Amino acid sequence: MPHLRNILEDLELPIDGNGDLSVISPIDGSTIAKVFQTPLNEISQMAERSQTAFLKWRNIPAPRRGELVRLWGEELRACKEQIGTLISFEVGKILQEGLGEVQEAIDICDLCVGQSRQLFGKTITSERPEHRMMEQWHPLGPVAIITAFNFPCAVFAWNAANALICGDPIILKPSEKSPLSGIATLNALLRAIDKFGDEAPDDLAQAIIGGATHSKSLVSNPHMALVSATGSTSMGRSVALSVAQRFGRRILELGGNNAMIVTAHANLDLAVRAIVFGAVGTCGQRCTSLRRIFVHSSLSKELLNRIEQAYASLKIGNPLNEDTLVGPLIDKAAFEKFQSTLNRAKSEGGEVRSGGERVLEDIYSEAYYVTPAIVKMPTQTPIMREETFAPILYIVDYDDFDTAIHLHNDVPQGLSSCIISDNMQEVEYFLSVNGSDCGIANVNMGPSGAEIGGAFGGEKETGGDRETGSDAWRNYMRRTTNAINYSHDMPLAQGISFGR
Ligand code: UN1
Repeated sequence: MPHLRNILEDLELPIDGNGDLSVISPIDGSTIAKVFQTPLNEISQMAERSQTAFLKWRNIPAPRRGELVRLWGEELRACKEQIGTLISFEVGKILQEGLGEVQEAIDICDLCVGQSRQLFGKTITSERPEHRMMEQWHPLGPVAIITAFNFPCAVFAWNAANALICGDPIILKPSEKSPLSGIATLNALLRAIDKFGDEAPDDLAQAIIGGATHSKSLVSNPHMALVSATGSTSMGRSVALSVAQRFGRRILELGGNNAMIVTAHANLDLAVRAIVFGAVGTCGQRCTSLRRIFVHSSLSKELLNRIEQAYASLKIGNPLNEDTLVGPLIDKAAFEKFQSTLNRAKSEGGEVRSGGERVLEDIYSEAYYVTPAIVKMPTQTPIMREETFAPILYIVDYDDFDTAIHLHNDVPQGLSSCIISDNMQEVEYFLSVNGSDCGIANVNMGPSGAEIGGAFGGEKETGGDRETGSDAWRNYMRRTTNAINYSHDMPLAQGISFGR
C-alpha cells in the first residue's frame, strides 16, 4: 500500500497544516490534510495580478507558450504515479482510473503543444476589388477554472493547457472535496514555469482554495474573461447568470444523464463490457457515467441476466487494492442521495434487481461503499430524468426504435450517449440529426472514457459548451475580423455609393 505521507511530501503538499478546510479520504473517512482557505478579500487582488500577467503573457509567441505546456507534460509524466495515487486517496477512484486521469492531463499537454503552432484564422475573399479579409485569434484574458471533485487533475489540465497556449493566465478553484490533487497538478505546472524561465510572468497560474463563496467572488470578477466551470446544473446556472451579467465568457460542463440503446441487432458481449465500465467505473461518479439503458424487448431478459452476473463478480473495496473495481462514494451525502433515489425509483414502479446496499461498514464505519444497483423500470419515470451521482443503472424495455430514441432524448441533460448495434441503419439514424441530441454520441461502446482529441461537452442543461480538443481552443481566444484595402480607392461594401 503506498504511503500517503510520502506522496504528499513528493508533491509538495501540506502535511502538518492546521488549516480550516479538512480534506477527507472517502476510502476510510480519515483526514488527509487540513488546508487553509484563501481569504476572500484576496480574490480581487489575485484577479488583478492575473490581468497584469496577461499583458505580458499574451506577447510571448504562441509556440513558446506551447513550450511551457510541453514542460508541464514532462513534469506530470514524472509524478504520474504519485498524483494518480493521490487521486485514489482523495476521490476514491481505483488506481487504474487515477492513473488514467493523469494520463489524460499529459495527453492534453501533448495536444496543446501542437495546437500552439496552429491557432489558425481564415483568409476570406472580399467582395471589394483589391481588398483582402482575414481573421486573427488573439489571447482573451485571465481564465477562471472551477473543477468538480471527481476529475480534479484532468479537467483542470484540459482548461489550463488550452488557456496557456492561447495566451491566458489561469486561476484554479478546485473542489473543496478534492483540492490536493488539483494543487498537485498545479504544483507540477509551477515547476514547469520555473524551468521555463523569465519569459513567464509572475502569477501566470494561481489557485484559490475554498467553497461556493470563493467561486462566486471569482466568477463575478470582471478581470476573468472566461469562466470554465464543471459541476452540477444548479452551480452552472448561478455561474451562467453571474457571468452573463457582466458579458463575460463561459464554458459550462454540467450534469449528464447518459444512456445506451441496446437494439435487437446488438452484440451483447460488447454491450455487457461497455455497460459495466460505464455504469460502475468511478463508482458511477463521472459526468459521463452510464445511467439509463433502453433495450429491445427481444434481448431484455438475456441482457439483464448477463449484467447481473457481471455485477455479482465486481470487487468492491479499497480503491488502492489491485483487484478492486468499485471504490467508495465520495461522502455520506452521496450515499444518502443514492438511497433516497432508489426509494423514489421503487415508489415509481422500479424493481431493484440487485445492489443498492451499503457494504464494508464493519471495516470502514466512516466511509460509504455500496453495491452498484440495477433497477428495472416499467418506463422512463420522473426519477430517471434526474442525474444522481452514484452507481444506479435503470433499464427499460422498448419495442420500436423510435420510442427508444424518444425516451433517450426525453431528459433535461444532453452530455453523452451510445448505441450498441451491428445494424447500419440504426447506427446512422442514432448519429443523425433525428437521433441522439447529446454532445457525445458513441457506437458500440459506452458513454464514458472520452478521449481528449474530441471536443467534450453537451447540450441542454449540460451547458452547451465544449472543452479539450478539436477546435475548443477558440473559446480561450478572441477573434478579430480584419479587412485590408490595398487599392487607391475607397469602394464600399454592398455597392453603396456615399457622397461620390
Ligand atoms: C467528468 O466526468 O467530469 O469521459 C469528465 C470521461 C472522462 C472525462 C469525464 N474522460 O469519462
